[in-house]
Amino acid sequence: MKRLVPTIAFTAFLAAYAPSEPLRAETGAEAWLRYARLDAHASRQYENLPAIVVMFGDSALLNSSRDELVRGIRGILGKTPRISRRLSHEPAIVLGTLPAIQKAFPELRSPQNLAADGYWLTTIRIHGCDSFIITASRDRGVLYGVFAFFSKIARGESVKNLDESQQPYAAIRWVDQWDNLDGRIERGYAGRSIFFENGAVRADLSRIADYARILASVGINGCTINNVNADAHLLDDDHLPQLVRVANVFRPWGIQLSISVDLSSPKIIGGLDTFDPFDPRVVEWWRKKSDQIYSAIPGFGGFVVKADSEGRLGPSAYNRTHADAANVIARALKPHNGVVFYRAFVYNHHLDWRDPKNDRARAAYDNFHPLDGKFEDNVIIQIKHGPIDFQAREPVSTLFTGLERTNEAIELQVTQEYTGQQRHLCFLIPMWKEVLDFDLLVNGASLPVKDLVAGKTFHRPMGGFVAVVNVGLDENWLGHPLAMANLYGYARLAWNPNLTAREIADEWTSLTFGPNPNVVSTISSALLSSWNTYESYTGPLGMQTLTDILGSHYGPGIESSEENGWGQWHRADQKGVGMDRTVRTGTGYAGQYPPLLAKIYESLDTTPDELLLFFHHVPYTYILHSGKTVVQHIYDSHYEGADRAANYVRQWESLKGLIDDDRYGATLSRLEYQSGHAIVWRDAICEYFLRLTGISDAKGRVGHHPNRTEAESMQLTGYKSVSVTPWENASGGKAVECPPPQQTCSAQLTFEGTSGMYELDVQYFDQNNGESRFRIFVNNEVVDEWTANLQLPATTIGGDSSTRRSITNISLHHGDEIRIEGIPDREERAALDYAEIISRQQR
Ligand code: GCV
Repeated sequence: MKRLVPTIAFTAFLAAYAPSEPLRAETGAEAWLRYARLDAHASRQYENLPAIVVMFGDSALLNSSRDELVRGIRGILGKTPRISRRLSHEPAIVLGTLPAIQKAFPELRSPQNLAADGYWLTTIRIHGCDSFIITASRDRGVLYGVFAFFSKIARGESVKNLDESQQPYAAIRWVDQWDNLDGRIERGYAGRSIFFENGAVRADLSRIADYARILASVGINGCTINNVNADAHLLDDDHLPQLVRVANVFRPWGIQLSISVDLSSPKIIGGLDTFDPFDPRVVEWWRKKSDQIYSAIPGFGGFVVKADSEGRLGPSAYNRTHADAANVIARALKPHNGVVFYRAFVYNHHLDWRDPKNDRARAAYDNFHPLDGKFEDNVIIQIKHGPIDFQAREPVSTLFTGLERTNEAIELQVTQEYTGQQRHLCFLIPMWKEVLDFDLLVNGASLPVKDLVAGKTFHRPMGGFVAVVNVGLDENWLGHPLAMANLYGYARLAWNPNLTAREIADEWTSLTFGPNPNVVSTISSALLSSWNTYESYTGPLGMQTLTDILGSHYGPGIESSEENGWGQWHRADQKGVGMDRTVRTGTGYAGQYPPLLAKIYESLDTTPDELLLFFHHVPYTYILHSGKTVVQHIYDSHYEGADRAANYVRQWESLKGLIDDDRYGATLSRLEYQSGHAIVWRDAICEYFLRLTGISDAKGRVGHHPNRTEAESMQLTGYKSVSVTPWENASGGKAVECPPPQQTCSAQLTFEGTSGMYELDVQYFDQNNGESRFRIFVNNEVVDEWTANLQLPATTIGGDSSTRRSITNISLHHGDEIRIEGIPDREERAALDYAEIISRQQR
């Protein structure tokens, strides 16, 4: 009998989470702040939560805190608490700063000094009743405390005997948006800007207010709203009242507004004939501009500067240094407590690729290390986490240890520019954890990146975290229903980088989809493996994302990074692959690391496999620590990665009924798409290296597709065969297109396998300049039809547009005629690559 107890308890536990009624449709707009009603069982533990909210003090932030408290209790528990300014003899939830509450209760002592933005949640007996206290040293901390309180309740954590204080790891916890004034977002994948349209701030600021609340809920305290490739006009007099409106929406949520500025603004909009930071007129221009902004926007955050980078003007125009440029602005901001985020993303994009000593990876350190100590105290050097540019994997930037007397902040990228653009699931927290925990080991002392950027190591007055987010007008903010996990996780790491990736994944999933343990563990596991999966089918061994770096940064584009000035080379030729960055024979980049690490990366023996090709050029037959050759690893990892992507679909399908249909369906279709696109990646890279090296896959997969029929070898009516460039982005290097004046084309094949149940996959091309339609017939009976309208970043056929349609469980008989009919639309020619027929056993 005893053995049955846990079983019964467990069944009851699961039953408590099983949805008893249909789940309400959700768009994802509420992100992790759903405040979804707990069922009777789960809400029982909160039934003694006080019915009165007492607030001490008065400010926009405190009002947000109070309103949030009411909203949360109403949503989660279905009760509406009363608001009072005074304590009575009833239990209450008490809100306010510590000094304000202590005026009423001098006996209340905080457990330790609360840092700015820290909070304390506790329970005390007041007038004989148990009350909750949500307090902080400042108003903003009170707001953070309220959100933390609800995070616990929404996840079903007990708040009984609550006594918890938290301090943020760093003062700077910012997000950047790369929004243009015309409403487009550079590297944004979720619709147009929530901030701008037609050259001005939007009339409707409601999405901005929602965004500010979401950011505040996880402790973000600043937001730069425009592209670092800045339009100088945002600084002009016409735009200032518009910025005031945004700042007013941000302020109640404790978000400081900042903007990116163009260093040449004094010339472009200031009417000067120079922007030389040493020219007194330029100094005066920045001073006046700052005074003008601060008189209109109290609490304005400051400016972000991208200079001498990717075509932006910079101090080199006058032979000045980056410190000169940063300081002229910083001095103007200093009296107002404003800061300059000066980006270390400075490199020459016209590098001579023929010179084996040239290396873009060196640039940040080479440019900024010599300037250490020359920056004003309100300058923060904003450093991308790796030396190149948000690739699927890079080592940590050498500049983190290159600045001891200068503030720094790490720049991460939530918007998945090189990691699948929110069409692929890629939870980046495990990557960022690796970076933040990475120990740069100086003189035997531990020096993790998180401490360097937070200013702890060298006792800098400022420092912290910045992420490029690029939310858009899409209802769910980032496009993929699971992508907001990256924004949540970024913010949680900025608050506390010691959280584990699993803790963050579990928290986010539970808040976003509810606390059902089955849902949480399934989604968390997929999240946690997804970066590794993405890396394995896009660019393993530190080769970087082998994408089209000259275009979309999305689909495969292996050679696009070679033989040009952009410096994202992986130097693959017939004999070997990888960048030699050693000191002995290469670019010397490895020598920018502190000695212990430099030694590790200098040697082939000690360089970890996952970074091998970032640091070394080796033959394809080089044996990795894993025991595999480089080329076999490339093949295997791509096949394993594509298999894992396919598994995400099956794992997700196991959640049907446990998640509302809208989010379930939206996620499923993205995962299905990813699973098909992972095969495009797999085949492009594997076939490319097979042809380049002439070394076949030990497992016989690469170049052999026994279930595949190329479209060009089907019986074609109207369709014409075309070559695809680069060749590896289409199976066999060719596709078929339905050219004008054809209105309908078809491609037909005869099924020659044994009768049974199959999966029929059709690989077609979905461009964004037309919406072709497709129909599949088996013996003249329609078995599937769809429109190619995924809005992929592609106007031509190739790796960006290649898409898979899968018809699972189709019954086929030997001799069946399968016909694919394509109806082109505008510039899209209903192009097809191949069909694949896979038996159940092979799946
Ligand atoms: C905003 C990469 C991106 C650019 C981006 C740049 C940067 O090069 O492709 O779109 O520009 O980084 O971070 O400044």
